[in-house]
Amino acid sequence: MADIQFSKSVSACAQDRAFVVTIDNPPVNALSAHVRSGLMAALDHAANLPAITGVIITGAGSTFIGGADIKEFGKPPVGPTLPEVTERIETFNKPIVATVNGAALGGGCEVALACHGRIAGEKASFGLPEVKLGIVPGAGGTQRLPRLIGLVAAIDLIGTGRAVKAGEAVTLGLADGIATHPVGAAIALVHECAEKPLRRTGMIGVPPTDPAAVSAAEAKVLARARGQSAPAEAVRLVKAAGELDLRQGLAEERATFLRLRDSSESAALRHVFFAERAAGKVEGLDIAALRKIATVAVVGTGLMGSGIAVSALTSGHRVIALEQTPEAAAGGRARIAETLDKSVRSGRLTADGRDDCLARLQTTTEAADLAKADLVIEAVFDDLKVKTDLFRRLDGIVAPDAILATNTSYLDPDAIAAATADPSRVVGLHFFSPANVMRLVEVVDCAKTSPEVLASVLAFVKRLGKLPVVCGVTEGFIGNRIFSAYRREAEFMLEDGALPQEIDAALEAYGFPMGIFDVNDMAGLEIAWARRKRQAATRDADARYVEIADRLCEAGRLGRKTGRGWYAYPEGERTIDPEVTAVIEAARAAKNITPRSFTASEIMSRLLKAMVDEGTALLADGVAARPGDIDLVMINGYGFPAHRGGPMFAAEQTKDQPHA
Ligand code: T1G
Repeated sequence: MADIQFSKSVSACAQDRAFVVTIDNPPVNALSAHVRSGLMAALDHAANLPAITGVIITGAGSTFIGGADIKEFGKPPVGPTLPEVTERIETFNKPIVATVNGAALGGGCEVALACHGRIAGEKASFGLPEVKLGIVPGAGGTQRLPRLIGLVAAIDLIGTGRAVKAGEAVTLGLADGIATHPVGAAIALVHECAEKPLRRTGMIGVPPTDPAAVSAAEAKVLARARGQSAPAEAVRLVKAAGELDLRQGLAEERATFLRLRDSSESAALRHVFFAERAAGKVEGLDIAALRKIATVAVVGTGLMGSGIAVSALTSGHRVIALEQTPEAAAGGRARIAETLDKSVRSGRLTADGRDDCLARLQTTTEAADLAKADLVIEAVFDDLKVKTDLFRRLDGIVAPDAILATNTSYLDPDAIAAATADPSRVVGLHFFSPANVMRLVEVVDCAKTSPEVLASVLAFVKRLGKLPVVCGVTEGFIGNRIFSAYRREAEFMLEDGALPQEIDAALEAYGFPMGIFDVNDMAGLEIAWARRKRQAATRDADARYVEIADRLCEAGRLGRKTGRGWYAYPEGERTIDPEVTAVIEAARAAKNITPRSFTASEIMSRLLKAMVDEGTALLADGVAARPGDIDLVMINGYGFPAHRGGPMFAAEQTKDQPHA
């Protein structure tokens, strides 16, 4: 029987008395309206084919189904709905087996759950990541998954949104088997199922579970939620599966899904989702030829350098780590090895994987060894002379097409590039500490960086599994420039009457993991102090300048490392220190400022405004290409809560609302 097309994205053909239905909706087989209607039409057709024992559902390409079509959110609904499709599948009068050839996420996993059997291909993965979009599964996931894998595992998967690979899916009972040729195995399973009563997931009882284990799983999810509402709602619905019958549970789930779908939290997280997909895309760069980057050299193996080396190693690159002395080289190697060991201990890396990484690591004190490098990333002391001398030296060593990248966070990369014979091969790669953990990399497109070099390092950063955000040259790039602006505003509010603990509390209540003064204490106050002292001679005398931080530094209060900063840390615990309050009151008195009180929402509005004003200036200067890029930098580099969407998005949402 030839292929029958049931919609522009759904076709089917008969194979060994099974009806093989294929979804082909590039790029990720999302469940767009024409996919849903095509599936319903294919099932209606199969129902009337007496020669057909059962149905296989699979996806074209490397994805099974990437979920509901997120681009349809907020648009007028078009039938059939996904719950109608999953209902049709579950109640179908012949066995339906999902052949999960790749990612089965969100609605895609829910389609698989509604099937009477699931065969996983070797590249299959299963997940319900809806909470990452500020919603909950809306087509049966919270009710059917616990029936298959139990409450505790379902709370973990749905509460965190994490995906599981084929092996774990079988162990959990989510998949019935793994096959190199999943369609063949699925057809065999269809025939097997036809011989016995169909296993309708919704009819399976939720396995009884120790309430303590359920509470523990719930507590783990809520601890990570940081004020987001979707994870708690997801856990509530999964637990309800153990108390309600399927129909009641599905109705409760759907109502919750529809409410959260229209929430500002979900709008924010969908903004972040699409901003991440747009990040690293530069107009006209897709035609640039990519240079091969297989061997990466890292100069300096301190905290940043060793983190960068680990990222390059764990993503399959060869690494040459250059240090000034044999002792420093040995220290660097030990630091890298210890970081890899930590990953083995946490299960993120196998022992073989670690050994393979160390086998691809060469540490040296011979700069000449860098002649083999395709890309050199320097992570040496943040001093202009040190960096320009280094790049001038490398110029004579590395291959003509090798790329030179600087990890500076504040210096001018154009000045560093100007020290080389070919500035077109110089680019900024600003990693965040710890570089083996933090996803964000600011990719600094310098004045003379060539399109090939920019395109090549963007591809490299994605291979590291990191999130590249392209920015132009300005002091502090996107992140530090906005961070400086909102720290300045925070310090203005200190002079005006607020206290560090009040400002930090407002930021934490808003969803930041830590307040700005807490972050300063952790990072250390001396770096910013040194920069303020460097800038003192050129600072605009008319501009408002707050001296409180200088007073603290002069008093030796440099943060956690000195046991005192904006807070005191007796026994390591952050405590409010009246000495700091005294310094602040003295600063106000020196300027005859009568302090006043601030509400948390006023504090947040002023800090958000400072971030947005700086962001707007960055867009106007062409340093940032999109507001979404600014949001990604602040979310992934500076703890801005993702469920608020980032400062530019948040401001867009509240621009017409009067300040409380
Ligand atoms: N809907 C619409 N577009 C999508 C999409 C989706 N679900 N997933 C991806 N895209 C677009 C994306 O914007 C990009 O577009 C292109 O596809 C390639 O994506 C009822 C309601 C599947 C693992 O959360 O995690 O189901 O930029 O670069 O790296 O319960 O995409 O090219 O124009 O990410 O190969 C739940 C989201 C939805 C999964 C593939 N599903 N997607 O990764 O490609 S809510 C998700 C992903 C739901 C139900 C509820 C990944 C991927 P463009 P990409 P990739």
